[in-house]
Amino acid sequence: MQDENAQKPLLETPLAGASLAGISSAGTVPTIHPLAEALSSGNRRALAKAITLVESRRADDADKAQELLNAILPFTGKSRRIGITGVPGVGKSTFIEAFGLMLIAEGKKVAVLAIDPSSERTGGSILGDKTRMMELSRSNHSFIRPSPAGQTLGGVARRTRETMLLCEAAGFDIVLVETVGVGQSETAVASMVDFFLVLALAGAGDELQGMKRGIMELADGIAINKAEESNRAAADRAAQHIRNGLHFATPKYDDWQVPVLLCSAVERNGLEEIWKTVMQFAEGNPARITQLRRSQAVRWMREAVNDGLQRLVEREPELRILKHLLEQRVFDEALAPSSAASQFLEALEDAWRKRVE
Ligand SMILES: Nc1nc2c(ncn2[C@@H]2O[C@H](COP(=O)(O)OP(=O)(O)O)[C@@H](O)[C@H]2O)c(=O)[nH]1
Ligand SMILES: [Mg+2]
Repeated sequence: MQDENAQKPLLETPLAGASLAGISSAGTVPTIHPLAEALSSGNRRALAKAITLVESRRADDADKAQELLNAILPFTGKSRRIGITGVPGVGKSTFIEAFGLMLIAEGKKVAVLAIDPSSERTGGSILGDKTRMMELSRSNHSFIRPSPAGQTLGGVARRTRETMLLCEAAGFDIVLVETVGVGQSETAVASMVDFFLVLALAGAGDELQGMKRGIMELADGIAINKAEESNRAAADRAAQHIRNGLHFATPKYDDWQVPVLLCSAVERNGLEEIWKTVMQFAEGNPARITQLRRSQAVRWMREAVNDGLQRLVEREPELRILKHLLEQRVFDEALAPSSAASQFLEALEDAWRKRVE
């Protein structure tokens, strides 16, 4: 199919100078074309539109989304991706506002993606975040996208990864992903960023409140927030406490010792130090990021395959019913989970054989 858009000159954009062949060869839906182009010119409305497309649950949107992602893929990967987690109230949104503004003052473009597992239920926290990031959201060099959690964690994570790529194609140098320290969302976010920052609080001996063991092992850096002068001594103690605790955690990298820093998001103190740490992490060993991103890509693919397999099963009425019946029998304690699983897998294999033959 000839697409006349393919001949149109590009704007001065990150896409400029690159061939559009990749885009047009994927092009069965011509509307993707202008969207990819607008996106690459850093148009924030186009970015918002692209994200909506990627987040859509409609089957026909899924194809368009895939096409768009294929088109922009060569223009992704250049940002510094930072995940930020911590218990609700630790100050993530306030921190992101301050940190984002600091980066913008250094000439960067900053995108913020907030994953909030509770937002779909309460609807409240996202508004809270918006007001907390008021100054940042007014900047021309920022883009803030709160993502309500989908029904599955995998779904949330998948869309966030894709959204991150869209932001990169739109020219954002830094992508900050905020996640509430609840459930498995940290693991999901940690598996899509370069640097995973855990915010913590100094408290009366309960420094480890939000620091579930698993989180310590995901962290590339830890910062005790709300460490204002009046709270300094407690914050120092908390930092020491966490450093001690880290000795017992399995290190993520042999050549990276997880730093425990202090900051105050409200007073905007300690932020440069944190940024320096992120830079050190990324630049001290560039191969680390390359390796990390490659294994993240493989993990992403595996998750997509697993999701796809589940959807395939759901689409086969017989298998779907069998799965449901077996689940019911397991629930009724009439069948052991492992034998239900084997029965189901056998049925799956039979169905597969019949197809192939
Ligand atoms: N004293 C102090 N309060 C802070 C600091 N950072 C955030 N807060 C306050 O802590 C509360 C929760 O902050 P928020 O950013 O919404 O936390 P989140 O739930 O982790 O996103 C708000 O009332 C903030 O004003 C800080 O550095 N120092
Ligand atoms: Mg928040």
